[in-house]
Amino acid sequence: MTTQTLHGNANVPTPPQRIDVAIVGAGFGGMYAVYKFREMGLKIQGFEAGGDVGGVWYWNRYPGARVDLPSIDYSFSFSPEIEQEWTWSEQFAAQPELLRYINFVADRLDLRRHIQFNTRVTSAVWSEERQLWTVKTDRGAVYEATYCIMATGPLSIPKDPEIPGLERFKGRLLRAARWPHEPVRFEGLRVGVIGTGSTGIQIVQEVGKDAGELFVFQRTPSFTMPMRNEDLTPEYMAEVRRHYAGIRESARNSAVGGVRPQSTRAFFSVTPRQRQQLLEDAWKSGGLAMLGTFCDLMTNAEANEHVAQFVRGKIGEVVKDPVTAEQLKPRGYPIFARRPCLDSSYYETYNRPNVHLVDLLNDPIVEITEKGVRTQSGEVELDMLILATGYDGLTGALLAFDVVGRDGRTVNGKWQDGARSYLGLMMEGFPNLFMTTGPNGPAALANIIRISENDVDWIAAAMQHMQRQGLATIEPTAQAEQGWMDLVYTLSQRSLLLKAKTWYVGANVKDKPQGLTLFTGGFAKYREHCAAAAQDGYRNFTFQRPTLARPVPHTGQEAPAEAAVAG
Ligand code: NA7
Repeated sequence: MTTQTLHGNANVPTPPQRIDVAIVGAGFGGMYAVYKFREMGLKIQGFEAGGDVGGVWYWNRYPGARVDLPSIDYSFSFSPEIEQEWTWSEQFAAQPELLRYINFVADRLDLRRHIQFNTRVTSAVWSEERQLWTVKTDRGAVYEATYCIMATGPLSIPKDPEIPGLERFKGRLLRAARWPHEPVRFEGLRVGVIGTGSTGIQIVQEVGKDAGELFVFQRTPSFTMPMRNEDLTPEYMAEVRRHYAGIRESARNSAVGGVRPQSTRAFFSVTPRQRQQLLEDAWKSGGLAMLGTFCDLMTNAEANEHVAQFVRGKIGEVVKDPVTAEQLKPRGYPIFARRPCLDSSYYETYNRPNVHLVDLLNDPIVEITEKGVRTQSGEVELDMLILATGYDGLTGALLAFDVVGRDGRTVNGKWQDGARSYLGLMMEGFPNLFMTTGPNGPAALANIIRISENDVDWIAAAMQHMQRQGLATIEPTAQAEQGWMDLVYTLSQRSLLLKAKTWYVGANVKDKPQGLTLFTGGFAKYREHCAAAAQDGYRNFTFQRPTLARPVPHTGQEAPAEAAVAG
């Protein structure tokens, strides 16, 4: 067999390189993993398919891309120095600023030298005999790693729509999640956007300003609320800097991993007039304030419908054309069961004469043609077509390459009826393989950076435990995994999240097993479960001692004590 070395030297087989930790992905989770495990003295290697750090924020450069959590929450908390050195300019940062922050962190901590960019991992295979993972990349490199960290992110495999003829389109086809690095001009062009989730909404309100004509192909309308973004003053940032420790502590102990107001008030515990006032106040204050107005909006369908009706009313007030307004009003699923979107002028955009809503529920797309999009009623000719059609969320990245665990078991096989894991962190049958923000954790329902930090810290503690005890492998028991899956399932049954066809439940990918593989108990509870799993000598895990005479990676801990090996 011939392989290509990293330096492009064809026909020279590359000898495997022995490392302690392979880290797949250089978004927030992967970056923190690189930093943390390096500081522990481990030999690490990161791999990233993109050309640089940033994950989702590296790829999603489309106009209007912006975080929908406050910037001060949506940032690393592990480095007080970085907190003090970085200044956010807006309450909800736009993608260029987020990417600047991510690059600042990478530079400041000198992370890039540990990461191979433009490199995809093609397989990770466990050797029971040698107690290590063999990790191969599309550049022909081979690594042997004691631990494998899948920091592959919940939204990294974009999904094209299943519409015939996509390849035929002769105009410019752009994907939101693979946006070009060069500026894109829309002036004078007839532009189409397919998809009206968070991404489509952000694109429409920007591109609508510049495009000659904009056609929005909407299948399911989303609820979107005013973001009411603001510039952050130097005084505000100075105040935040003084109180970062407290802000982080509150975030870690909240259900959403951020300092958003939460209420203990049930919807029907107050009078209709008070309810209306509270919703008006939340609408005015902006962001995700609506979600925090009452405590039962995700469990009480009737309460939820009242809030949905309130937002439909707002749509009717803004959008001048009554037919368009009706088409934009979401119906048939609970508000907040799809990701609640935040906008600055989405509904207003439809008052522009150059912007046209194509309601696919009444007039479905039949095919993409050379010239544009053909719906049942006719062809819309376009110069440019933008796909904002979502992702194979939560599981797509790990299923995209071969991950083979103990006894030749694959992740594909293990997940054929739906993603299984213990805490979203590990899987029975896959020793020494960890996930950050994995399925069955709270990813998508809480601040992804707080989850990533929690997960990497948990993994680090597990490694340190193993080093202290002289243990070579860790794996959750089948019983612990089943117990966690039962809890995830039981909690999910109470949630209205199940009532909408979204990527949360796998509804957007053909033949994907359906179900809510997210922990809906809140971030603070999730942290408690993670902490409990590390108690009592990690009793929900089995460990093995080294089968070969080789040292367990040193993690900066004291010398090994007597091991208590389960299983
Ligand atoms: P989403 O929220 O999954 O939205 C994808 C959109 O694309 C949604 O409106 C889909 O309509 C639409 N879509 C997908 N396929 C088609 C076809 N074939 N025809 C018409 N419309 C289609 O992805 P986003 O990128 O917007 O947001 C993902 C996450 O990023 C979000 O949850 C935040 O966490 C940030 P459908 O609903 O299937 O009718």
